[in-house]
Amino acid sequence: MTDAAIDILQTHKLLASCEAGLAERYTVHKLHEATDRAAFLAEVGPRIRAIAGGNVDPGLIAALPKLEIIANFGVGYDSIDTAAARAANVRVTNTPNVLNDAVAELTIGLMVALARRIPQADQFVRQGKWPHAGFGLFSELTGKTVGILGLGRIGKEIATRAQAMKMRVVYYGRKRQPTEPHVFYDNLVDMARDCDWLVIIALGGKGTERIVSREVLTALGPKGRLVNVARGTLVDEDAMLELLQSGGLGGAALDVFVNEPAVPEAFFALDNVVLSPHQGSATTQTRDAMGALVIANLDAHFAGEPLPSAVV
Ligand code: 8YV
Repeated sequence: MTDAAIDILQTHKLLASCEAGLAERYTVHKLHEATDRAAFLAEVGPRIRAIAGGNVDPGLIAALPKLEIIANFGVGYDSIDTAAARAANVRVTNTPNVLNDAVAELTIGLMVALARRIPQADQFVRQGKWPHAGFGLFSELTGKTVGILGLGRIGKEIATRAQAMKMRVVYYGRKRQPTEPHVFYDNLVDMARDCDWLVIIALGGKGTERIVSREVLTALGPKGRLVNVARGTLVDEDAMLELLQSGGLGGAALDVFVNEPAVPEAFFALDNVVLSPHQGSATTQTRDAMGALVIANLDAHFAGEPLPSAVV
């Protein structure tokens, strides 16, 4: 049972359908619209029992003495300090599974776009160059090896689609998954050296910061291509840029960046990159399902039922 008397804090803009669903059930206070954040929290903070959204640091948790649950919009919850939540006895939920297909589809799309230069091909035709010259010959995915960094729920969907593209799949992760048919590497540099493509789809946060280091990128090498659909923090972005500029890394298709939405302008001059505005889950169907899961977690919590997708 939900109750409009329950005060919740929204920390950033959410999908319209999600905001409407929250407003129907709860009294929603929008932190991101407050002009004076401190004054706003001083006023509503003591009444808040739930947060919808991310960007939750220990200071925010401390300002909400009655906080019981944080329902994140997204599978990745690296913008939430889970240690502080746990210490304050606050539950945390995310939105897994419902976005697997959308993210996997975008990943394959970015790979084909990079290999076949689809963005440049579009420009070539629009700019009227086709009648005067051939566009060129490029590479294909067929027969290549793709290493997946993080063979989780989304990683497995990417693996299935990569196999449909006639690629060989290998993976790196915290541990070998005995029921998976793909070759497992316990060393990321070794995997990068053996791969044509490296796809990053692991959790962000402190534990994975810059694990795709200069050494990993160098091992991937001049013919290797990197795809990041996870978090910018997993890659040494400066080293990646430098290697892309010098030819030490063959190419990159990037949906995420360290300081998004700011993207280092040096990327704009590179022909061997495809850039995308963090849109892995950005389909109407998937975002609606993510919003519904945020609400389902809050509703379950306040009804005293098991949470559909708890991480803390
Ligand atoms: C974002 C994502 O959450 O689920 C994730 O971890 O990165 C995305 O789905 C989404 O962009 C929310 O704005």
